[in-house]
Amino acid sequence: MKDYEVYSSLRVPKNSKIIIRLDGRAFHQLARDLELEKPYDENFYNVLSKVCEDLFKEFSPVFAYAFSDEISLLFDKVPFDGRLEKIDSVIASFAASSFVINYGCEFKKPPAFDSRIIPVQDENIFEYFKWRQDESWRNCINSHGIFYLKTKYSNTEANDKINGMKQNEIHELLFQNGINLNDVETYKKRGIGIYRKNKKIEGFNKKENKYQTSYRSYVYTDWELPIFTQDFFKKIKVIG
Ligand SMILES: Nc1nc2c(ncn2[C@@H]2O[C@H](COP(=O)(O)OP(=O)(O)OP(=O)(O)O)[C@@H](O)[C@H]2O)c(=O)[nH]1
Ligand SMILES: [Mg+2]
Repeated sequence: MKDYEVYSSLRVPKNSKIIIRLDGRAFHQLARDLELEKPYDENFYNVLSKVCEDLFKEFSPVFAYAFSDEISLLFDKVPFDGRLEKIDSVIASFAASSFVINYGCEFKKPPAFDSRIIPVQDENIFEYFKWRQDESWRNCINSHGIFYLKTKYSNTEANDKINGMKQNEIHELLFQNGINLNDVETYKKRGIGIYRKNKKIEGFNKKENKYQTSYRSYVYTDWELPIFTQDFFKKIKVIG
């Protein structure tokens, strides 16, 4: 019967770095069920950051990036011996369980995430995260835009209007009506990043009978991300 498990031999190349991207399944409906605030729900983002932290502590990626209902995890070592089905299923189900635990509320339906694997080279890492961060900014413009238009028009009219508008036109419309997107919280524009930072620890070394400085790393959640650059990824030691 083992022969029927035709996909079990699929493996990610061992010496590759990989990004795993999770995306909430039907979170549009979930947002309705949970009556999430529009355009951005702070509590939802807090839960999303807790899910990233749980994933970080359990699977040790080197960087996580999240916005809306998606999470990208960068691994410099491939987990689960590269077994593709194992990676996708375990990471996605762990994320969904963490989401439920951290929300701590009743759900109408069990939440789920889909998961995909993207092999990357060092030179593509910045490019990938810039692509997702640009999407976060587009999402910020669109969700504020549709939220504003729905205060003026019916849902159908608002959707039709926004579909016919370019990003700079939505930005301008909001600005003319007293909403300056440059002033909204950074995480809404640029998403959240999770990575390790070093903490300085002063301690007494009994053996050597002297005070010493050492460093311990801890998981840091960055709500004030800069616009991504190559330098940012060098600074947080994700690329050399
Ligand atoms: N109200 C509200 N909704 C949010 C927030 N963040 C994410 N969402 C919802 O999550 C959805 C994510 O978009 P998609 O992933 O494209 O849509 P989906 O319904 O999850 O569909 P699939 O991913 O294809 O299963 C958005 O359309 C929003 O409805 C938030 O802060 N507030
Ligand atoms: Mg989704």
